[in-house]
Amino acid sequence: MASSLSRFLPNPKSVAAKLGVDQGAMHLVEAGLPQQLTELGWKVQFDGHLQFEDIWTEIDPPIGNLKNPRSVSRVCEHVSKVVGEHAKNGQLPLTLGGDHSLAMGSISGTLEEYPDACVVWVDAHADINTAETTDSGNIHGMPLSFLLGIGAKVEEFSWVKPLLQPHLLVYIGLRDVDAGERRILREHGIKAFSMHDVDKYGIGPVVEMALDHVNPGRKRPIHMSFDVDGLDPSVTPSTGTPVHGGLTFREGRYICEAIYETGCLVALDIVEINPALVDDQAAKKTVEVGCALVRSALGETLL
Ligand code: 4U7
Ligand code: MN
Ligand code: MN
Ligand code: MN
Repeated sequence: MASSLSRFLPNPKSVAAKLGVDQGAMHLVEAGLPQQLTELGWKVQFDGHLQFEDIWTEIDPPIGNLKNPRSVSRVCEHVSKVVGEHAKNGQLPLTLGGDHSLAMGSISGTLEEYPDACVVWVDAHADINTAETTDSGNIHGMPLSFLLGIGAKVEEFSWVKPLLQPHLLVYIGLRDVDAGERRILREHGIKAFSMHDVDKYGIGPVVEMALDHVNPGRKRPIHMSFDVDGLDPSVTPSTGTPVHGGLTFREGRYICEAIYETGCLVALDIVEINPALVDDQAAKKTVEVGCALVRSALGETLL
């Protein structure tokens, strides 16, 4: 611990933990994440568990087939303001979810402060459905289309500025991409490293190629949005949309370590931990993995 501390103390940054949407976030905090980050030398400002009771509305009929559109939109707009504020203060916002729709807010907040930021999206899914292509109507399968300004405009989400450019987005871990999403990735030339690529090249070269694409000079700020279902369900069972054949624990941590090593990380999301879905032991395991991912992204080393 001493070596980590001395590495950070000359220039102590601070982490603002921002919580939302469901119980996953609270479990990460209760598992000791803020303390773990303090031990890594970070000054942690914990915003508390925002339940959004005053924002979430019971009467929220679908718009098209989008589920809970008003509630999700208001929560995400709030997240965007809080993340933007922390970024402006020179803090590194850590957003714990909750479902992945919150990245619409967190990335909007990041781009307000760092308009040239790139996004590294670790996930089994592409989360780039539009109001026209989504079959499920689940907004957590759509945040990137809003951020990129792709697809029909949905008035309810008009606060989301389409500030993300397709060449500044890269995926790692994909293995469950809908037909409409494949079309969008192709049409917009969005770079994606699937599990096939991870198997073929190994995680080291994949992360290198991903960074070469979005951040060739390693100068651009990086927002990493990490959906724990990017990892294999044997590693993170407690998630809503598990898909077999995912990243190993080490591959997941390696991604985080490599992003940390760039020195460019300005914001991080860890999402889709849902402890209610499985038995307590599997939930605990998923939460522990989530904490480990955050620690790796924020500077924990193995030696
Ligand atoms: B997650 C899906 F159809 N693509 O749109 C959809 F397969 O944040 C899944 O990555 C979305 O967990 C998964 O509903 C969203 C589906
Ligand atoms: Mn996702
Ligand atoms: Mn996913
Ligand atoms: Mn999911």
